[in-house]
This record gives sequence, C-alpha cells and structure tokens, in this order.
Amino acid sequence: MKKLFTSLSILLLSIAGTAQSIKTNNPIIKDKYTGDPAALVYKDKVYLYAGHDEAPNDFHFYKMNEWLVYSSSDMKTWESHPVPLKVTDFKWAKNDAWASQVIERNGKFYWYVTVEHSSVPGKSIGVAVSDSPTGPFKDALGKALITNDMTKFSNISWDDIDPTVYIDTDGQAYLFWGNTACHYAKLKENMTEIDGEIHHIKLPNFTEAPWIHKHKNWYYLSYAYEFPEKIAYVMSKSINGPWEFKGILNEIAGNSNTNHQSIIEFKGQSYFIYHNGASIPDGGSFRRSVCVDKLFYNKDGTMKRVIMTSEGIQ
Ligand code: FUB
Repeated sequence: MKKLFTSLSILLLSIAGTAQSIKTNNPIIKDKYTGDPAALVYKDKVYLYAGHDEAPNDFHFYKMNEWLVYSSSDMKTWESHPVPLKVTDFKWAKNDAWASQVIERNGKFYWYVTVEHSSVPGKSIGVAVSDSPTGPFKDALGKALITNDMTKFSNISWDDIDPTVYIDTDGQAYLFWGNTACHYAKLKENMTEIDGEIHHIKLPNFTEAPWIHKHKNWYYLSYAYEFPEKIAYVMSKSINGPWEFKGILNEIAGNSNTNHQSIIEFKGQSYFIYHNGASIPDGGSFRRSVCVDKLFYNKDGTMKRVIMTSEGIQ
C-alpha cells in the first residue's frame, strides 16, 4: 500500500511539474481584450492591428471605440504602442470600431476600417493614412469609401464590413469585404478610390471576415464560415477567380462565436492569427483575445488544418 502511495505521489508530482513547465503564449495580447487581428509584415517586424473589445462582462454585444497596434520581431514578444486610431477620428462615423486591415504602399500606411455611418444607415468602410505603421493615423478622405447603399447583393445593413486589401504583383490593389455577401473591387493607385464596378463572389456559407493572401503561385481567400464561425477557404490561380472551395481551415475558436483570421508569412514561417474568447477570467464573444499559431501548407498548395494551441509560438 505504502509503495502504491509513493508511486502515486511521484506520478502526481511529475504531472504538476510538467504543467508548470508549459509556457502558454496564447493569447499573445494580455493587457486588453482584442478582436479582429490584421497583421502587416513590414521590414523586419510584424505589426498587429486589432479592435479593442471594451464590453463590460454583463454586456452582450460589441463595445468597440478604438483600434490598437502592437509590434514584434519574433512573434513571441509584443510591444504595445499608443492608441493609433479611434472611431472619433472619422467625423462622419458614429461608433463600432469593427474589423480592419493596414497595408503599405509607397511608404504610406493605409488603414481600412469598419464603422457605423452617422448619416447613411448601416455599416461602412473608411480609410485612414499615416507615414508610420504605428501611426498616428488620420482620416484620408473625410468621408466613407464604401457605404451600405453602394452594394445590393445582400439587404442587411451590416454587409459592408471587414475590409481586406491586397496589392498584386502588377501593382493593382484590390479591396474585398462583406458579411453574407462577399464583395470585391479594384482600388485606384491612390488607395482611396474604388476603380470600376463592385463585384460579388459566391462562397459556400460565407459569413464575414474575408482575408486575401498569396503563397507561391496560389491566391487564397479565407473567410468566416457559418455561425458560430469556423474559417474556410477557397484557392485560385487568379485574384479574379474562379475560386475553388477547399474546406475548413480552422475550427470554432474556444468560447467565441467569431474567429476572424489573418494569415502572414514572416522570416520563412507562415502564421495563422485569430481571436478566441478563452482569456481568463471573463473572456467571451465580446471580450476576445488575439492568438497566433503556425500554419503549414501541403505539397499541392492546400493548407493544413490549423491546430489552435495554448502554447502558441515558443
Ligand atoms: O468585431 C466586430 C465584428 O465581429 C467583426 O467586424 C467581425 O469580423 C466579427 O469578428
């Protein structure tokens, strides 16, 4: 009996020892609740832009008034910078600092954001500009780039959200965005005007959060699929399609009905950046936290399903 107790205590001690030695790097942002990550690789750093989830614990919807920026040289340690952009920086907007993305062109940084318009009913997309990836940013147009009345593929008032921007190798920039309907259009070289028609892409169970990236010769359009959201993706040899559905890339993120991904390649490694609601003590769908895990490709260019971990990037 004594021998059994001794072996049990050794087992328990070694389990406790193992647990203590696991370093949990996810979520990567611990000082504030953050959602809708969008990462930008610029020179030798990654800049992470996210919305600030400010909802109190008993408030069951988004409360978001500003966006935040963090930077890292190794994907493990993140430096926080002063708040670079708020909804109040857009005089024509009234609230909701929803999903966004920053892209660099000719030394300027353009930040495409979702906000609620104060006079055109519904959500809209604005663009801010800065000379630095950490800001401060200012409204580039003094008006919205996209308003709800410009698109008719869905009749909800929040279908013009979640902008993602991509500049192709020929220099042509594209804006993709949407909720229930996935839209895309060309952007003029000034990055602040739509060039030509707004198109609609039919995607299986598209909810929101489109993200465009390229790897080798393939274009990838990943997006939030169904609700609660998983992340699925389509692939194409051209940014104008046709797109082929490739299935689920990430499962439902713990304790959050949204997932919102960003995909980058940095120093030879691909990363999948997303949010979940797992942050202790009060995380949830409106108090989210940004996490990062590695992303891998198969030989045929398809992406391996993401494994969400607590360890994150070690
Ligand atoms: O953060 C508000 C909204 O939740 C975003 O715009 C969507 O992508 C979802 O994450």
